[in-house]
Amino acid sequence: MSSRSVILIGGPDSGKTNYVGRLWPSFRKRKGVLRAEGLPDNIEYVDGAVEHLMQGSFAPRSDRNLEEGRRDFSIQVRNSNGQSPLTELVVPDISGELWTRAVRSSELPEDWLQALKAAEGAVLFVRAHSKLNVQPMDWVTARRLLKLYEEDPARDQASHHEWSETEVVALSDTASAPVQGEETGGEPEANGIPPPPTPELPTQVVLCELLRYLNLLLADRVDGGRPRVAVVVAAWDLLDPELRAASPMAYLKRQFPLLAGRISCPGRLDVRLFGLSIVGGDLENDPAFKESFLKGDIVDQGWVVVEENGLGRQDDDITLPIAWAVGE
Ligand SMILES: Nc1nc2c(ncn2[C@@H]2O[C@H](COP(=O)(O)OP(=O)(O)OP(=O)(O)O)[C@@H](O)[C@H]2O)c(=O)[nH]1
Ligand SMILES: [Mg+2]
Repeated sequence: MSSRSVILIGGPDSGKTNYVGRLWPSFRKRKGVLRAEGLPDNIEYVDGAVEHLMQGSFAPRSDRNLEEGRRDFSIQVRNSNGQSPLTELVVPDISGELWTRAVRSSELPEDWLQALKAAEGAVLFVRAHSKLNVQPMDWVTARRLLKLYEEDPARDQASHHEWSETEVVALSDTASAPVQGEETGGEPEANGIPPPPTPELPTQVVLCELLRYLNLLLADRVDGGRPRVAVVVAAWDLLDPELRAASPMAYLKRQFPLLAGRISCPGRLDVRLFGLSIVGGDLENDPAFKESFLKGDIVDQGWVVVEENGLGRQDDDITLPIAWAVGE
């Protein structure tokens, strides 16, 4: 067992399992600067994901009922084409929902705390175009919500009410994005009107909180350097050509400006951004791509976009985000 470790985390549907699955064939063929040493304890986790990919589909999301009997995944890796010291890559828990829940309740289980404190680096996932990304309230969503009030005869008064900006802001504070990942509240009220949705934290708020935990808890590197955090934007292939040609920071500024701002003030963290496409295209909705993918070897497909001086550079070594977080 090595004493150094790097932890891989992210919200639900952010691409963690598929990435770990995609890493496996590269590890086996020793393709990439990061090399695995030996087999992981729970090889079934990786095998399941690889099997899906080899058949031309993404692996499904992980089991969400894992409060009991957690199934951590970990494997020993070495950077620099296998020349650097051993580091343990840890993927705690399988479902990202548990991270969101921990952030929402501001309570990290003791063993997660220990895993974060033991790690000297992290890889944080966010996925482009995930249906589970929760966007903060904007004028379009706010307008729709206000329209609901207008259509509600029980709130007739409200329909004639001139909403002030302050009121709309207060509303957006308590009722974020009822569009996606929506949870409805409790029982319908006596007049049959459903209760307002339970507020859900916008994805970028969850990610900022996770960065705050990393900033607080990660250990300094053995060489005394700051802990490294690779922020990975998964499913980069789904972006429109304009964003795809831009850098990961340009994407975050557009889609998750709060997170982009947080990354610009990294505190004691050394943060670097990456885009990631595990097989180079969309196996779900692009049959032509899927056909060409199945004809080739998986290790030759997929790439990362490395943020360098404000530009994105494409590289076919998909191990790079972890390799950078591990360091020399
Ligand atoms: N197009 C494209 N889609 C991807 C890529 N990586 C992941 N996805 C999509 O993202 C979905 C979620 O990926 P998972 O690996 O299950 O995400 P996860 O973070 O493990 O999710 P939880 O298990 O819920 O925590 C997949 O089912 C794919 O639809 C990619 O490189 N390209
Ligand atoms: Mg998963």
